[in-house]
Amino acid sequence: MSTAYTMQTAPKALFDYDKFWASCFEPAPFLPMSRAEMDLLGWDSCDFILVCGDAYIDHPSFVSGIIGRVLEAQGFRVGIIAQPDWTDVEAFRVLGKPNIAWGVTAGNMDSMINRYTADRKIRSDDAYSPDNVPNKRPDRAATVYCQRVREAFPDVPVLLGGIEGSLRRIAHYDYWSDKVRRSILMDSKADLLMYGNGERSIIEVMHRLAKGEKIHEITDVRGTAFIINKHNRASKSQFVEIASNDVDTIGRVDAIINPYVMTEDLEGCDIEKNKKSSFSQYQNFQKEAVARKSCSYNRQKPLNIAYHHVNSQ
Ligand code: B12
Repeated sequence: MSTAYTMQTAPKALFDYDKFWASCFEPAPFLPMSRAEMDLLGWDSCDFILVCGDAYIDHPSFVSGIIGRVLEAQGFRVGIIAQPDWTDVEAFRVLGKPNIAWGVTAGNMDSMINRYTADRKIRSDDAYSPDNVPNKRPDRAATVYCQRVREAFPDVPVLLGGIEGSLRRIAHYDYWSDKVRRSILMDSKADLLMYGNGERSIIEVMHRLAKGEKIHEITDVRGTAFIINKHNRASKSQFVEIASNDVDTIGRVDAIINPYVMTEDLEGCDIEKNKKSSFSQYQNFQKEAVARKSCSYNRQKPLNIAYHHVNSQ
């Protein structure tokens, strides 16, 4: 596995872009979710359609509200497909074909965390669905939605964002399958993965696509990841390739200590003393803690003990 870095263009101020021509339309009271709502706005089509695993709530705490409205402010006509029936491709055609791009996100949370507890039990509620109703999105929603939008209109660029895509952009440990999974770009087949906060990158990419640049030519936007393929192979010369084990060195992993220890005097803590015989790694920790008497552990923040212990190597 290797990571590649390239010189990236400095971010432009958000309102220095020339607005897209559709800014002649008034801001929509709500972003449309049906053809009938598009008709009311006088739109024949959408420039960008966002498919989202969460309900559409027109507020900046929710991705449709923030990414949708940010793009509207740049002049684009944005439609929303929220919590579609992922078993039916027609659910992804309800607003017609987007003129410029699809946006896809599982929602504010990873869809697996949204659906399952840490014990792998099904959650009884979903904080991002109307009336907290569960089961409104598929497992691995980002991948499923990307595949469906591709099926609905194959030639439209697919831009994947949100926490599920962001945290799975490179090979990663997947708790649910207990495996190291490859980048979500491979399974979702998204054209561009936009990680972290997406406001700046989506504005830049949308304006460039609107001006006729091809999605595979956009290889220099900060906060994006993509697969090198036959279309963009030339851009590879701009990259410096670094072996992933040079980027970060794995340190020693210590046994988890009791986070409730509220004393720097570990010998004086009954809970820890009782555990002492059963955890040999604990004993190592204890010895080291004593050896580092000069470190002043914070009584009020016990978790810092563990943090400090790992990071002071
Ligand atoms: C508010 C909140 C809650 C509230 C939600 C209330 C509500 N209905 O709004 C409450 C308290 C209920 C809650 C509950 C839970 N939460 Co919570 N919550 C949050 C919090 C603090 C903010 C979420 C938010 O509003 N984000 C705002 C949106 C707009 O941000 P965003 O999704 O990241 O979107 C940005 C980018 O991702 C990107 N982007 C997103 N989509 C797209 C799409 C495209 C195309 C592009 C280009 C960009 C893009 O751009 C966006 C804008 O910058 C986050 C932490 C955080 N700071 O994000 C945790 C967080 C989402 N919660 C988390 C968790 C674990 C939970 C619980 C499971 C906790 C629990 N054990 O019970 C429960 C859920 C239970 C359930 N049944 O659903 C985790 C999810 C981890 C993960 N990997 O998914 C988070 C990330 C906290 C954390 N760091 O661990 N939560």
